[in-house]
Amino acid sequence: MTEIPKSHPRYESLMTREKITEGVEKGLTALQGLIAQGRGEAFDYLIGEKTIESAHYSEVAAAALLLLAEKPVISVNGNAAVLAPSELVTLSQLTNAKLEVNLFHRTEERVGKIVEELKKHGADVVLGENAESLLPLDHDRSKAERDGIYSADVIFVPLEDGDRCEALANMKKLVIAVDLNPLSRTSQTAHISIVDNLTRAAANMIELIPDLKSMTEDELWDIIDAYDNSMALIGAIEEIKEHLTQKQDELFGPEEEPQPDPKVAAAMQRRSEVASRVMIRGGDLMME
Ligand code: PTJ
Repeated sequence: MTEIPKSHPRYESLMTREKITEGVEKGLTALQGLIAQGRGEAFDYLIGEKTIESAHYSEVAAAALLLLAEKPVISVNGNAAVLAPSELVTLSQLTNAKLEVNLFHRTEERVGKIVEELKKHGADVVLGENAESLLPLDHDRSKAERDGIYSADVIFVPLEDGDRCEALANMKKLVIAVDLNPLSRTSQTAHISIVDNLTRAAANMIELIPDLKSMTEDELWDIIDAYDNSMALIGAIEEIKEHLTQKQDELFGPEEEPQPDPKVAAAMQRRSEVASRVMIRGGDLMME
């Protein structure tokens, strides 16, 4: 692992990059996971590398839905397994959700390694090794465990592929996605789309759970009923726009107020001169 000084302004981001690289070296993360990470980093930069307001809104709803679910499952892929293994195990314990390794670029060897990795981080049972072709997708992407993802009512899918997210939603499951790209098909098809880095989203949800657990079921359902995923996604896009404008202002100074066309300005000047002449003449007439 490359030594990154804590003082580096991009310490967090570089450490995350190191985790993914190490994940590839250990055979936990797919090589394609590096590309996914790069894409995620670019979007994280656009939201300011922080949990934006709309993501917080989605994280509250996501944590509430996991608590309300009867058969929740947390799906873990090669990126999630190295970015937030402890957090995903803790989240599963706090919400009684099963953990299932579910890979896009599936190899049985990698499934086994991720199962072991999650167990090293405290998981008792991790599903995934007895997956069957149960999802309406081609090839290995159709694989899921009968007692896990296949029979789940709520599925938490960090960094999911768009096709699979859509397939799960079509199977009438409630899907919670974590994806830094608010325009991705995953974000567009999930029921709750969290536009945040998985490293922050999982930690935030863990922090929210004690408060949510003190609420009644009706109060939790109120949170879900009031939740609007389009609002969350529009909010994320608006926050990206605002952040870009703020960066532009910082780097190049605020945009100048648009100047009126000189011809229009001259006409307005003439009109105001005429108006003041009329007012003076009106005053004179009143005096006469
Ligand atoms: O381990 P496997 O075989 O299941 O493969 C996992 C990857 C992630 C390689 C696979 O599912 C894949 O190719 O995903 P995509 O289609 O590249 O989509 C990944 C999405 O996750 C992109 O929209 C990224 O912006 C987003 N993303 C990447 N890193 C993060 C992220 N979102 C949240 N947190 C991140 N750290």
